[in-house]
Amino acid sequence: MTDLALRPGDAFLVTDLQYDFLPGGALAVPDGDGVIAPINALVKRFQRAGAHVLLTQDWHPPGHSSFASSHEGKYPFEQIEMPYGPQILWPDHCVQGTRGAEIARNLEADCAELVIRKGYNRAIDSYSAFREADRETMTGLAGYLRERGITRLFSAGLALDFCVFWTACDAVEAGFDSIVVTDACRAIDIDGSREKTMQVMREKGVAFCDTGDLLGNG
Ligand code: VGL
Ligand code: ZN
Repeated sequence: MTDLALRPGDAFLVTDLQYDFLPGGALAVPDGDGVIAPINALVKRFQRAGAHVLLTQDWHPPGHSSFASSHEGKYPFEQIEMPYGPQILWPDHCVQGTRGAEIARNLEADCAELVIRKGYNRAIDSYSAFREADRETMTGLAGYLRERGITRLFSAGLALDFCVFWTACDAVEAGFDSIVVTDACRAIDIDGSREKTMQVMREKGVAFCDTGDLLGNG
């Protein structure tokens, strides 16, 4: 069992709490706003422990290659082959500078030290906060964490089976302890993707906990 006492070498990464992933948004994750209360409580808890709070922001240029509208005759949630592999096509979402791309105002995370933007290369999607979907282009997050002495990354937010999943797996691969706060995430869940990605995370050595495990701890 993972030791869940929080310490200064821990970081809490809040993934993509943006209007387009929340109810009414262009790519609304079912019950997405259910994560806001637990995440707000967790942010306070990490801050109290002298740990770090980091955010990600999906941030696509207009006409991004992950948008179905950029591919003639294609519809959202269809899959196509990109030079780097299969890509699910999405409705236009999180377009740079639009309200849908804004981080939700009811996320109480003014203390966040870093916002990693991802998906800004027109031809490459990026679910992971560590590297883009070509699996080569790095975002700099691993270097940031190392330089700041962070060894353990807790993840929460949207969506569990896409951005949280890839980030949590890449964290393990980059040598960090990687823990997903499951109840503070929601999934898009396309064709059983929630269960599939949970299984892969278990196999790769991602650990799991619930918000209550962390709040009840100091
Ligand atoms: C995401 C689909 C497309 C996510 C981002 O944040 O999980 N999902 N872009
Ligand atoms: Zn996106």
